Amino acid sequence: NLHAAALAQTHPFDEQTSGFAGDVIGDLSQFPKRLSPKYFYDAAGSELFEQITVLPEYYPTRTELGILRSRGDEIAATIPKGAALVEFGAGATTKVRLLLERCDFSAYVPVDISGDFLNAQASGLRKDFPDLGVYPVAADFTAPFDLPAEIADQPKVGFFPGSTLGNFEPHEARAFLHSARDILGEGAQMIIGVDLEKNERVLYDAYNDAAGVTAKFNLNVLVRINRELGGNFDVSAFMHRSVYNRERHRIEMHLISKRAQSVRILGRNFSFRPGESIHTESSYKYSLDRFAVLARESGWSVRESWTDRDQMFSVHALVA
Ligand code: AVI
Repeated sequence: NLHAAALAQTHPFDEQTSGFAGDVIGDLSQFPKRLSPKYFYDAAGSELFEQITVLPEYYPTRTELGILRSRGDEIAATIPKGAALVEFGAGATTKVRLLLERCDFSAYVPVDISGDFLNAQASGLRKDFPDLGVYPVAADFTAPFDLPAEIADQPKVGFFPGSTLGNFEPHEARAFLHSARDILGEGAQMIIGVDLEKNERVLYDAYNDAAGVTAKFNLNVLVRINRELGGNFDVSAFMHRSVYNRERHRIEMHLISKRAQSVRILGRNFSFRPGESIHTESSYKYSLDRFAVLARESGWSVRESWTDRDQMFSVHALVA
């Protein structure tokens, strides 16, 4: 295995790095080239994403927060007393705090790949919600994992905000929803945030902000490959491009090579034609109907949906 040998020589790696290396080598060997959006979120990328969430053009975060605030009581009414809230992926705690303040949860289980981050978030929540059991799980939430024994007897409610589901291909979104249902078990519920299809200009602007933060976020994955895999990308020789793909209902982010060039990563060469793209992310947008179909195909049904008055974003209560 050439690639493993090259890796072993250049980088002392753990399980996670080796997954990253294998994915990068495999995905850049495809035509068209691509990279998985899950690799955006190193420390720098997570910080850039936090900056994106407060950009004037990036409506999803503030719109979802608005729905969670203004419809919080209706959302709370769907949730059984004393339930355990299981959040798939844990970023800033702003959203989950809105639920915890309004609902009567006995436990909160944030699930995220980054253990350090989880523990920092957990101690803040324990301080502010002293009666809440907080049981972080360090795991990749897209694969099966075990829930903590402490919540074995409580009804489970999943929480998946931010339209993170939109970054999955439709077949991956179905697989995730199925797996969430298995993990949460019999009688589970789920609160999920989903970005809605809308005017193309609004979508375009949200992923091509004037301040260039989204461009930096996109390009940062090349910086990460250089640092963690010893790549030699000339980051200034690539540019950010986001386009709306109407047939597939998705915003696509690409990194476009400004010239013919060749890049070396872990002993492999990857050549780029001028204008050649690396497809780095898709962000699928759903209509309320298309989301309801997706949920139904994945073992859930929509009990209630809430949107803002401009129908920009949606929050759904699903029941298994
Ligand atoms: C995390 N995810 C839902 C964001 C989105 O809108 O698809 C990631 C993002 N990409 C560019 N801007 C934000």
